[in-house]
Amino acid sequence: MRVVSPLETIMPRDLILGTAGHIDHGKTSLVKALTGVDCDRLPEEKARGITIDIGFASLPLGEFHLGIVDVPGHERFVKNMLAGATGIDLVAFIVAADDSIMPQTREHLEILQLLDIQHGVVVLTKADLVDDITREVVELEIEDLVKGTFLEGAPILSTSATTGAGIAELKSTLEAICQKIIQRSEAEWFRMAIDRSFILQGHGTIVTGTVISGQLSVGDELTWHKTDGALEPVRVRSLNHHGAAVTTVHRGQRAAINLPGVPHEMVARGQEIAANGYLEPSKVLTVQLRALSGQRRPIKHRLPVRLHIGTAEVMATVSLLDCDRVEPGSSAMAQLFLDSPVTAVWGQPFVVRDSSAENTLGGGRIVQPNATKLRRRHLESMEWIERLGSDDLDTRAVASAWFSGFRGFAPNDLVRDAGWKTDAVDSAIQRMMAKGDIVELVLPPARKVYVHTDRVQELGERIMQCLAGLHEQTPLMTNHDRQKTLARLDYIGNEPMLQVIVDRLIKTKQLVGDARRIARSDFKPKLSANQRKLKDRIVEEHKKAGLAPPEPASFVNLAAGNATSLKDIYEVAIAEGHIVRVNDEIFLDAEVDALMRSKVTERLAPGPGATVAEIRDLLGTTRKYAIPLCEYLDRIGLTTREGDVRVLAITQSR
Ligand SMILES: Nc1nc2c(ncn2[C@@H]2O[C@H](COP(=O)(O)OP(=O)(O)O)[C@@H](O)[C@H]2O)c(=O)[nH]1
Ligand SMILES: [Mg+2]
Repeated sequence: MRVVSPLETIMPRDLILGTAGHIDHGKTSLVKALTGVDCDRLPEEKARGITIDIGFASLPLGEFHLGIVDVPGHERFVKNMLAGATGIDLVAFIVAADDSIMPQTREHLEILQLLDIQHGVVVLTKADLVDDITREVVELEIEDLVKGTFLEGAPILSTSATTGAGIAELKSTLEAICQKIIQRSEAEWFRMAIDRSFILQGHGTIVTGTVISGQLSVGDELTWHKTDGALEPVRVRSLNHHGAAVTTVHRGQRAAINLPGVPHEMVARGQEIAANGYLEPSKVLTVQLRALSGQRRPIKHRLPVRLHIGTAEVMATVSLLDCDRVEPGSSAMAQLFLDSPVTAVWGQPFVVRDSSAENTLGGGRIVQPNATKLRRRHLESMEWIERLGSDDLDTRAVASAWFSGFRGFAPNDLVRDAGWKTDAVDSAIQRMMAKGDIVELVLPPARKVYVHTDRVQELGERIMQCLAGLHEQTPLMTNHDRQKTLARLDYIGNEPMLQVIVDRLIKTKQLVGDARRIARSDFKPKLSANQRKLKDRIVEEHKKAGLAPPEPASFVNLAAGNATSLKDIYEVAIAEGHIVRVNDEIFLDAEVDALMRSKVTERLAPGPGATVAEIRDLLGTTRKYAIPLCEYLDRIGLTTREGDVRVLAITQSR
């Protein structure tokens, strides 16, 4: 027996029924016979007597409430059928008894399969127009058609919208099917693909769609995903469900959302309204792509297609990852490069049609809703993509972590990127950490991110390698400026993450260092005991001498006459931050340098410049040093020369 939650006992269970089938087979008439609503609402639809765009009706069915989406059967409006079929729970698959199976009967069935629809009933319409023998023949043809699909073994009911025959039986059959549908959780994040929008006098813009997941209440704040991939915050002023004002809407319902402040002309079918932080627009999708067996031609690498996902339709190019063609009836991993971004989640079904919109070529499921370009035939990423396509949730979570790369991921990303339920992500994270698959890092100020262990390892290796290179270049230098070292890894684009990894490397003793300077712990500077002594002596002498420092040549004797070695020792002292280079002859103690800069800044800040002589007096030094010091200050960008005087370079540029 099914366990009924308290919520369900007080509320009818909402499900969405879609129609499908060839044009003129009686879909719209059937919906009218069931509900009394004529879904052909557009003037053009009335005039031509055909359905062009999707129409909506609703049908109470005992404990259920069905929202009905009536779709067009015309081959030219398959894109509207696709928009309508998104989010449906069950289908009324319609075949006219006097016409039997026609092209869009087949195409719609293929699309329903690609969209992973699981439940439905076959309705044989216009039964009043045929005799029993004809009807039985058509039934046999249908049984043949649906063999191997979700409709195999589904009830086939004869109806007539004209006489009303079979309508009552259809209702009870639909109710029985509804009983079998397991309601998906409403605890998920809210998501609705827009299929229509209009302006209501005095209220502003209304957008409508089928609620695909979660629930929404009046006053909620959401994200509107625009066509260009831009995100905009919106607030729900009021809600409407099949013509009645309501305070909440949830999964399985049709909804009309009043979004004041949203310009109507900016709203388009294909955009989505979703919980903040849930969806991310992307122009690259990784997918499992199946070519329809009914197609004669394979789907080739680089084929331009029309992608239909949610209610969106976007031009895209297929990139097959490990083959050159997908033969009819088979599948392959692929990437789709889109002309404009769409929002998707892991496992979401999609359909591709040819660029002229004449044939449905295939479809499949999203494996990466926010992909980056993958190298073709790249073994490692193919293996991870296979894992991301797995049925096992944990396998997917680890693969998703791997693809989140150096950026890492937040627990909720698993909902969008790996098909996890919101309430299960925390335990998934704990399991992955326990197994050593992922590492938790805390980025300042206190943001937790999770990174795949391989990536943490890789970042560590890059930092270690970078330092190895620096150590080799300057074998006398005991350690390196932390900031400057990490700046060499700028291309990783995640400085805070690098800082955290450096801290870990210090903790695990692969590095020695602090907030300012770092070195590999296995590095020994090649300074001999005598050289080290000499370096200390040089640093000492410069500190004492202030702005009249000793010449390097004066130490040559102490360096056993070796001028190259002396130069290296100076480099070590500079790299360690003890002294700075003014020119090749003059070096200053670092603190003396800092003091000099602040004195000059203070003196020049009020405006009028200073001559070399004035700066000489200000610093209390001699002409011998004053000119090189002024040139040094120009070079480091503190001052600039204007005729005979120096002014602050910053003042100058203002
Ligand atoms: N005799 C008869 N005609 C029907 C029946 N259902 C629909 N029709 C007619 O078939 C035509 C197409 O119907 P419609 O519902 O618009 O088909 P759709 O294109 O599948 O939506 C219309 O002229 C209807 O009046 C039926 O049960 N019996
Ligand atoms: Mg119709």
